[in-house]
Amino acid sequence: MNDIKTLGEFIIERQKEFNDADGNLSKLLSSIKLATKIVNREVSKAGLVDILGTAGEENIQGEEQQKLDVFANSRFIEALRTRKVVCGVASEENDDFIAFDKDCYDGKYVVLMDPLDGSSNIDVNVSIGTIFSVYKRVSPIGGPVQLEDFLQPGINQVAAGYVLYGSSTMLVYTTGCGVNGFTIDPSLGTLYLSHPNMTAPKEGKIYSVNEANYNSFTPGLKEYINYCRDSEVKKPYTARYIGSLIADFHRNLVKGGVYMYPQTASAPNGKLRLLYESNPLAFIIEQAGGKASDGKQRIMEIEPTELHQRSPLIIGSANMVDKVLSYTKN
Ligand code: P6P
Repeated sequence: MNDIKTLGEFIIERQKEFNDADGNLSKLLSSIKLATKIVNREVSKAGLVDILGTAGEENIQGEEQQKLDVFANSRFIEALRTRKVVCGVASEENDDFIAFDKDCYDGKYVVLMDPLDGSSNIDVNVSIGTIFSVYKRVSPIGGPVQLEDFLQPGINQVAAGYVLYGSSTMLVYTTGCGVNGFTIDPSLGTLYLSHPNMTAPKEGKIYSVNEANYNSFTPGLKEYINYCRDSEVKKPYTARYIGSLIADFHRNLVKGGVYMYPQTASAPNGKLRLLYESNPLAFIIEQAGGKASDGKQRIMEIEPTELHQRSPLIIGSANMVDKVLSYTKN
């Protein structure tokens, strides 16, 4: 038991790795830890209480907001607000960014998040996830957060992570010094270091894409899918598509694989959101030795222009991403 380490101990221990270890990023990560536990408690009993069903409103995606979406969004926002190290938050569930008030003007960081991705799976008990991305603000400290603080390329991220509410609940994150995974012990509600120094296998046998969109894929991507289906391939591939980004991403990170959400007829720029889905996962996968591209360029080098802009996404094992690009870039 002596090498068991909690997330709290880990954050403090690794604080010296941050270039300005004034403890503020540690406070921010601790607030995410708290919100994770609160949301996990509700997600784990979603089927037992009347928290399912829609809140009756629609988010910017035009999707009905599930009550759990609304609950998760408010808990993460409140947890980030109280520590006063964050000056504002952008969320998939809010059309505009949320500017925290005066007592947070000295906050050095902004957070972008998808508080509960895959929420359409809640009612059928499929794993869902939270995704977050952290930047240092670029506007002057002491004043209100500005839109420019959120519209930064992914290479500027100082931290990124996700929570997977699955058969067990895990928090996986990076601050630019590798990727580490923590699992909740439900009997204590404590997050323990369960997956130190996570690395993505360079190769894998799993490809994840919604093949119902095949007819609207580019010729190059169709060729790649046909290559995966080709029984002549020495190590045959298998298709796995859970329909919950974090579940597919996490499996590919652990076992090796590639996830693709390309442009389709109904989503000409792809479906996933650059700032709070593609960028944080790109930071994590690159820290784990994998790759993330929009089909033309490195995801983290895209210069954002809008808060909720979408990007095609090809992400996972380095050699598998390269293989997809060898077909799609022609
Ligand atoms: P489709 C869920 O809505 C989500 O954002 C991701 O979690 C998931 O990978 C994708 O969309 C599924 O989209 O169009 O294949 O149903």
